[in-house]
Amino acid sequence: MAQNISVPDIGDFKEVEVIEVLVKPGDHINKNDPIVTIESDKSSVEIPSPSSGEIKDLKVKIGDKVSEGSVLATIENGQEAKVIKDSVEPEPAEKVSSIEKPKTNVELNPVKQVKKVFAEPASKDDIDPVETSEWIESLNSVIENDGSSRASYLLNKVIDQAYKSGLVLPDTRTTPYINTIPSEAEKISPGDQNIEKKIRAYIRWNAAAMVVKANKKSPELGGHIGTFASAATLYDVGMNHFWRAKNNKFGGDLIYFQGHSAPGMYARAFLEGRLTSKQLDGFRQEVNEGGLSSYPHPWLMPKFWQFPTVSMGLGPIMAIYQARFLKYLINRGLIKDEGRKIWVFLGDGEMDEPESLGAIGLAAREKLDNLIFVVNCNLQRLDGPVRGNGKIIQELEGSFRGSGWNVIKVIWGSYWDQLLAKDKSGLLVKRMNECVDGEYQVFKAKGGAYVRDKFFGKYPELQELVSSMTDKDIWKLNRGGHDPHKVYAAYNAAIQNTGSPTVILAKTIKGYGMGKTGESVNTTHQQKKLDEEDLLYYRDRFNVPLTDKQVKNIEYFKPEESSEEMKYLKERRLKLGGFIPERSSFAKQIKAPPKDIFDAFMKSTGVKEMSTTMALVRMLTALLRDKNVSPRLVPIIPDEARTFGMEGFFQKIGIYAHEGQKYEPVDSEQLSSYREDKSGQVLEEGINEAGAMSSWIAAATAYTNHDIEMIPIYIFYSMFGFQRIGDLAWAAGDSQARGFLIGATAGRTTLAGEGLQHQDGHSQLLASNIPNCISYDPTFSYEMATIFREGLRRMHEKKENVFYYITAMNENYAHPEKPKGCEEGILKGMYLFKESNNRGKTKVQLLGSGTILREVIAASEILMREYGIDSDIWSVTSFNELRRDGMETERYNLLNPNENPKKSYVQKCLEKRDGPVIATSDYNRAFCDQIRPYTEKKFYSFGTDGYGRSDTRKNLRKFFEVDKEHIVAYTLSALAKEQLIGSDAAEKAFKKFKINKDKDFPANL
Ligand SMILES: Cc1ncc(C[n+]2csc(CCOP(=O)(O)OP(=O)(O)O)c2C)c(N)n1
Ligand SMILES: [Mg+2]
Repeated sequence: MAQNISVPDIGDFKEVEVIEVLVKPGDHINKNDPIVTIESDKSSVEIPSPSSGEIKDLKVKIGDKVSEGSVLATIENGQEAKVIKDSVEPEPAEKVSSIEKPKTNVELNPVKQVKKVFAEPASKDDIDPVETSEWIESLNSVIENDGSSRASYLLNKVIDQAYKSGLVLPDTRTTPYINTIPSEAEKISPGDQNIEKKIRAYIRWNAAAMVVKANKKSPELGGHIGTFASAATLYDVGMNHFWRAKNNKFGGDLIYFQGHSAPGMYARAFLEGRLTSKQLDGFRQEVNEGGLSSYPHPWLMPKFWQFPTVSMGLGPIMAIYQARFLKYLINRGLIKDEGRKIWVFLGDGEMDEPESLGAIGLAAREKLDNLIFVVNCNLQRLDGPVRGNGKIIQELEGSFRGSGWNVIKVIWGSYWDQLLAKDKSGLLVKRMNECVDGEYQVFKAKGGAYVRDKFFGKYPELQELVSSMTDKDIWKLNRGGHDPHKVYAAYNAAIQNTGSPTVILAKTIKGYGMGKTGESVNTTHQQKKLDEEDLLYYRDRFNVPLTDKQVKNIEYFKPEESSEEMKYLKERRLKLGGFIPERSSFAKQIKAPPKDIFDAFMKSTGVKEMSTTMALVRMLTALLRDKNVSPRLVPIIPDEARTFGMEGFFQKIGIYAHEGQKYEPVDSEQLSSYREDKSGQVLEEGINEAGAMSSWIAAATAYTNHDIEMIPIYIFYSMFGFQRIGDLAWAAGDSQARGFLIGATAGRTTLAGEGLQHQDGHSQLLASNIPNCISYDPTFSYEMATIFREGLRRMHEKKENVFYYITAMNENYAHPEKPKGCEEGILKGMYLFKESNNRGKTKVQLLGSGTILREVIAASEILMREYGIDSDIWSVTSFNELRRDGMETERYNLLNPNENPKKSYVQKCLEKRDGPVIATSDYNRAFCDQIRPYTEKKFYSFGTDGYGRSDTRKNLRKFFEVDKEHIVAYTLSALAKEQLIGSDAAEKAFKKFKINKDKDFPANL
């Protein structure tokens, strides 16, 4: 029996227009297939069928208005008469509780035997030391007899009880200033330490040599020795034992290298035979082919570097979202879960950047156990100590632990183990806890005797503890980050941790091995030159087998291919699948969708008004029906889906949530209810533009990092785009990102009431600075559709390394039919929208972009009607692209003075047209001014320079002088200036339109 399909609960909307009918009588459809698309003045949404069956009758057609309960069609074999949204099944209780509990370090590194207890020594606070040791003894015996889990359980119970009894609990964000993994629980490295030490020494030497050599050529070149010197062991252990490369069997671990440690990566690649000595000689000399880039820049070394990291703080946030995106791809079933890890190397100074810590909460919330941060805590940044008066490791431990990360501290090297074991009183740990980083820095700058005196000397017991050690022995007491055993154990624990991200806080020495000139001194960071004496010291310090002469010549060292070091190095990488870093892509192209998906946007909307944002959302809805494109779309929204009319996506494709949806949403009865899903497609990032942009970068580079081409579309308030996250956008360019950035609610006068901080009059200009960012400011839906389709074709079918910035507006107006043959012009940046009839007394070329084109069109009508002036109207879709073409053409002509000059596209468009050019946009004048040099015509530009302010659109356009009246009056004045008409017309117009000549220039107001 046939049953009705009717409109479900669509919230407050009534009388909503049907804009598409997606089925016809006789169609067999499945449950949830869309029946019609309806559109309010703000958003469009598909109505899905509540059941499978055959469509019998259609009850609506395009243009009909429907409300909740209106019958859309009848269906036979349908089980439900009304669309009732599937209510969300709450996860069964067991399922929730069965989510694997994060394993703690204690579980991973169970301590069976307690050899030492780091208790505070008896103090005046300890009124009953005997009782204290009884408590400690009890704990020891639980650990010994029942294991660490039981001990943790009991402690938790005691803490709970203390809390219930109203005690002020001790601050447990930090643990004592010792290694997290006790020496008894360390997993021993299977590596050959002798050989690894030699390899490390050669890499250290070559890294330093290449910096010194470059600076001998010219001190302008710069570079860093001290950063890699402090991090060499951290990298080497990873390279020899942990980091798996991408190959045809495995997707590869992803490593974000600390930017300033780049020389170390080049030095290793040299030993691996991937770079030549000539290339090392070209460090930081990239202008001629073959040089090595100063820092990791995929744009400049596209087969080598994967991630741009040198702008501090961007690496950590990008990596967190990379790890999340990897899980997203897995949860959506787009790639396999191969247990790949993302390792991120960071400086301790870099952790001051708000971006570095800004997203660590998300990493824990999303249980990113595929993510490992390694913070190289050399206690120094550029000018001096990171936390002279405190301890950066403890501070970071508190932040990360508080956020739910697994924290592994690697503070002390193996030489300390025995001392710690002998420290029955706990005084040594007390001393370690009380020293601040400023002191730890000095200890490593001043030598063993100083450490004996200032560190151990504070307590007679500690002085006694080291009495049998020479100053040299004391000097040898190493830091954890320089000890390959400790580092290995930490990495091993990190890769096994489940349920939370891991941070390794490794204590090192800045400029390790550089001696007097650069070890642990405040100037280490800037040290780029080593004189002969320093070089000889460095060679001796690491036993690099070079003669004095070779050292003086600053020769690189590479052992024979047949040497055990070379064999070992290569064999280790072979075992781990290949070399790192390496950038490649095996992603398949996505076939651009057929033209007919976009055809609907080429037609006039008649009297129906809509904004370009709505047109774009409609287009995305249509694209979600294309089987090639649909699964690859990654809509990214920073809590503004409703602003942009995208709430229909919630139901249709779901919001990504790694744990699904554990609650029934408050609006579950409604069609666009908030649906979270483990395989959801929308990345709803919350109020977090930097995070959303980092997600976009991860998706936009999935073609290389995950070998799958994705189409990210990040839609945001245009003011909070490039202005807010400009440096990430620059890094996206460097990363060769491919995808769409949509600056919505764009334009300084278009957003109207929102005021100064919202009204964007310069995002297009900011976008124009990124060389591989292609930007457009379209006015009509057919322009938007043409641009979007070409973007899909260029980026995802042809795999061009460009990305698109398109501004979209929220002003509703009718859209005309696409004029014939304008596609090429739309894409190049301008086309003739309307040609004059040449009936007037003189003529002008009117250019406009975005919604201001509509003011231009209206101005053109007034000019003809009231002043008898002809005008050709040009829709300028991209002043930015026109400028690029102009610059290139001009350069070519200057380089080829003997040839017939080429014409810029702007010149080609305008040269045979009469009259001056009047160009107007909703952006600063500099936007239009960009093409001024590429036409010989007189050129006047108008724009919205100055701060925005809230008011109506009409008043704002009048204020900024970009409304039709100002365009008319200024055009008349320009024509008078060009002596094409008299000046009285302009004067009359100023009066007629009540234009106040005494008003200050808006940019000054
Ligand atoms: C955003 C940003 N600001 C400033 C710099 C300049 N800079 C380069 S390295 C550095 C100090 C780095 O200290 P740290 O993070 O501790 O790294 P280390 O070299 O000590 O390992 C600074 C300020 C930069 N690269 N990026
Ligand atoms: Mg540092």
